Amino acid sequence: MNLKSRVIEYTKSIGVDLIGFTTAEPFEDIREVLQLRQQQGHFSGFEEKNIELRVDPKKTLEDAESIIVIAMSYYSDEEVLPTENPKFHGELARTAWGIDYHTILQDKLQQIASFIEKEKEDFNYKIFVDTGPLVDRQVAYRAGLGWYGYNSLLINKEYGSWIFIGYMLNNLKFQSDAPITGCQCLGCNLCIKHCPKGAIEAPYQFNANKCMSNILQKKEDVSEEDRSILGKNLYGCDICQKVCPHNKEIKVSQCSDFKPQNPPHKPDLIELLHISNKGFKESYGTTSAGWRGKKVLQRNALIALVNHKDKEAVPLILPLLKDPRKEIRKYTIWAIYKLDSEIAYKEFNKLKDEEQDTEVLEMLHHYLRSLS
Ligand code: B12
Ligand code: SF4
Ligand code: SF4
Repeated sequence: MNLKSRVIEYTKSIGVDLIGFTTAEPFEDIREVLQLRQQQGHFSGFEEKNIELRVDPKKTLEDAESIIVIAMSYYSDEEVLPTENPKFHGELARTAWGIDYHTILQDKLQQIASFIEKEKEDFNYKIFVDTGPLVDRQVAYRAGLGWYGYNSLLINKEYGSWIFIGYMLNNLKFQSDAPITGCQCLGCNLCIKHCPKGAIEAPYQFNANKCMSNILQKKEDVSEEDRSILGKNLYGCDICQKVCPHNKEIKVSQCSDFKPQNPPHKPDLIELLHISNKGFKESYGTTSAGWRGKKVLQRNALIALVNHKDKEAVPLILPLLKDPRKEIRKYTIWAIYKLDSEIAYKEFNKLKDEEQDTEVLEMLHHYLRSLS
């Protein structure tokens, strides 16, 4: 058995669903797509900005000869999830369920590297999951792990698009796998039709400025129009995957770490809004949503609470009017204004004599004028 076959066998034995190999040749075919996306201003801001780094693996690992690419399914059966949810609940996208995928895939790739190192002393490699320079999906596509959907997701025949991708640049030559040729996307347009803000402007034409997943991660203010579109989502969006026919009758993940733990997949908004720093670190800190921090998730929780359209939530958030963080005070004021005008009028009148921040004061006066 040659080294490639032994690596494949080992990789499967440690619970990795998919593995593929490609060369470290530049990804010239993606240059134009990246340039166009940049010119159109359709990037999210989370991508590597240097296009040369995105195209040429050797700019990251000088002696790179090949790339070992892995993918892991994170799809778990809805039926295993609790059906009783808290009265005021939010929603986490599947990518944020369970343990952070960056940790899991990095760990698997490290195990593969250690396996190879036992045989090849001068093995040189670099591991990346999500935050690396290359375009992960293009690397996985070239290594034969799947094809593109109109929604830009990389789709695999057995696992659908619910797969995370990781790769290892390295200095060994392996025989490459072939990309899957011929468009497999059914072209049903369901992902385009159901995207709430029209982020998929046309097949493969993705505008990150309109994607809910991006808006929920941004630290900047969320526009009033977007707040109603965000629904009960706290982090990430699954719509363009849920509607895709390729995600029906697929295999479930063999990795129990991707099942929701603490927090559950529909977290209690009131609990999240009053969580301590320690509590946040212990629960959300271990998920892929944790890196965005408590303040952004709590802002999203206030938006989700308003989208419950139930004024019984108001007494539960009144203490947040005194929160030391200005952003949280702002969103709490807005939430109370939207949910219960009577309480808003009473509380804002009391608050206007105590509030020190001019922006927040202006907001209070604006709402008071419209309430009187
Ligand atoms: C920035 C980023 C985001 C941004 C922007 C997303 C985007 N589409 O660019 C935001 C925050 C919005 C985001 C959201 C999500 N993300 Co994200 N994200 C990334 C990141 C860091 C870079 C993406 C990038 O480079 N985009 C640049 C543009 C050029 O690429 P693109 O939109 O993907 O376009 C591709 C296709 O359209 C195709 N293409 C373009 N033109 C054409 C034409 C034809 C004919 C064909 C066939 C193909 C084709 O090629 C392009 C390159 O791959 C990658 C990790 C990485 N380092 O690569 C993860 C990554 C893409 N994200 C991932 C995930 C899981 C998500 C979410 C599902 C999370 C969620 N539940 O909310 C959503 C999905 C949104 C979507 N429909 O794409 C996974 C995707 C796994 C998969 N199976 O595809 C990745 C690979 C992370 C990982 N390592 O697992 N993400
Ligand atoms: S929903 Fe339809 S058009 Fe969109 S990716 Fe899936 S098969 Fe393709
Ligand atoms: S993740 Fe949600 S908002 Fe973003 S493209 Fe898909 S459906 Fe649209």
